[in-house]
Amino acid sequence: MLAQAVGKLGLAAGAQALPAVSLSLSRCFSADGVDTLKKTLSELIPEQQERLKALKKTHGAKSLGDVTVDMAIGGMRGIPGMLWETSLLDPEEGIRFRGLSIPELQAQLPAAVPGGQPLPEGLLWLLLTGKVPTKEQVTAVTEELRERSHLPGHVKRVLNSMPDDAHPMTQLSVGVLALQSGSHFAAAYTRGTHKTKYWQAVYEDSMDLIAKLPQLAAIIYRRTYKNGDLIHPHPTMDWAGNLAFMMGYENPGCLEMMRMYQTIHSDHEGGNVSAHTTHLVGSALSDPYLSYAAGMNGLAGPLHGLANQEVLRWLKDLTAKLGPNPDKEAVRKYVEDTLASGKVVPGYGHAVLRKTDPRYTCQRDFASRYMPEYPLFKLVSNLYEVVPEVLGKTGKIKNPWPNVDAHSGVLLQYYGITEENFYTVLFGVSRALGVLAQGVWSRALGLPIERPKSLTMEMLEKKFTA
Ligand code: AMX
Repeated sequence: MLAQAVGKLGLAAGAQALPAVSLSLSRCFSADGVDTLKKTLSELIPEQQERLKALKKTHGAKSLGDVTVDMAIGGMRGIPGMLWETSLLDPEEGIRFRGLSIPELQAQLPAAVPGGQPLPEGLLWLLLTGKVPTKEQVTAVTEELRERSHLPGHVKRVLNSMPDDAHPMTQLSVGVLALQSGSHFAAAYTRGTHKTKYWQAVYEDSMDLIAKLPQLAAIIYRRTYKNGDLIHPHPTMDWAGNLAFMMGYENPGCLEMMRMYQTIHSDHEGGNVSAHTTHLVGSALSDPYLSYAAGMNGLAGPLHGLANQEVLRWLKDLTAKLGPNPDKEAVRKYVEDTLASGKVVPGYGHAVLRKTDPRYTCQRDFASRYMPEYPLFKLVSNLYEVVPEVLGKTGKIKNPWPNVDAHSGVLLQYYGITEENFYTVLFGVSRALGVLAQGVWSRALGLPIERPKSLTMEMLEKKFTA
């Protein structure tokens, strides 16, 4: 029915979904007269530039604390060294997006269905402007993204030239880099655009990239797992719903799950690997395609975004060894064996959080509502009762509680998205909202190239040896 309604595209045919639309940099209103995101941003930027100037002038020379040798050799853990406006992570409470917790987002952001999950387009507005958008403003963002969503034919050809078994995250990175030839920022820089205008071109690139990512991800999914039978974008659906739709899923619960998923994975302040990498590379004035692709290469690491794939593999192995309903003692032994074999328990622990990740709790609430009897959900719930205790007993793991990745795979499996190697791509599409929104602000605020100081062991030894 899905295929009949929207038609299928053969990859080889290289057919294109929507005509390209060129957007003027000065466009300020959507078709129905609602202020665009860019106009709203351009009004906010001068006051934030002044705010930063005043902050530097008044407090610039003050100390933010000491840096210990442990911090320097321990992955810079806890060193405050970056400005990141779009979100802030509290070790106990978890993430706040522009000051709003996940339940507050769910209550305040416009939804596709009454009382439903927030639309990520609304979150994008919030991340960029710091203000909760109206339903009309969110609709305007959905339309703007739809207009920008055309994927050039060469991107499909580049993907098509890759081996079928190339990891989906590798395909994502390559696909994003293939899009880079359309960068407004790279062209503007070459033209010699004044640095006060950088943010405008970065905004254009960021919106283009966010708009194209669902189709890029869906193509990667369909060419890797569904014989390359591509599905046209839905002509009226929202950004996240359309992602599920183009992947081949139209169950209303699945669309809501995708909206929630794309909202909660978007941003986790600036120090995590994908956000920091995007920020670092962008600070060299590499355009948003280059910097986001770099961030995605970091997200593809098993200690970061790939953990959602690893969780599913670990769960499948557990079920294969212990059966679908193992008792707690068997689960405990399985967790202990994982540790004894020198591996991490995926989905547990965090570099900053010291409590259960509210993104885990949000997904758990969703599962309790939509799939309370699903055996995999029950298994994940049982693990919650066993894993923290086992990890806690090691005495070295600072946070034994589950993170976002411990739960996301369960929701995807329930709706039939069973290919766990693809899961990090969904994480990556969402992460674009946060890192690219911050990228616009980094250029608007004129943040400089990043250059922390590195040290040698010899230098440290000499410094502290009398
Ligand atoms: N299983 C086993 N060991 C763990 C562990 C886990 N889940 N979490 C931490 N540890 C170990 C560390 O490897 C480290 O061991 P070492 O001293 O022998 O090197 C020790 O406990 C202390 O680590 P920590 O300070 O508590 O954590 P960290 O800040 O160094 O690392 C993280 C954080 C997320 C990489 C780690 O908890 C981990 O590897 N978790 C499993 C992978 C995972 O779920 N990653 C996703 C995180 C969220 C995300 O980015 N998407």
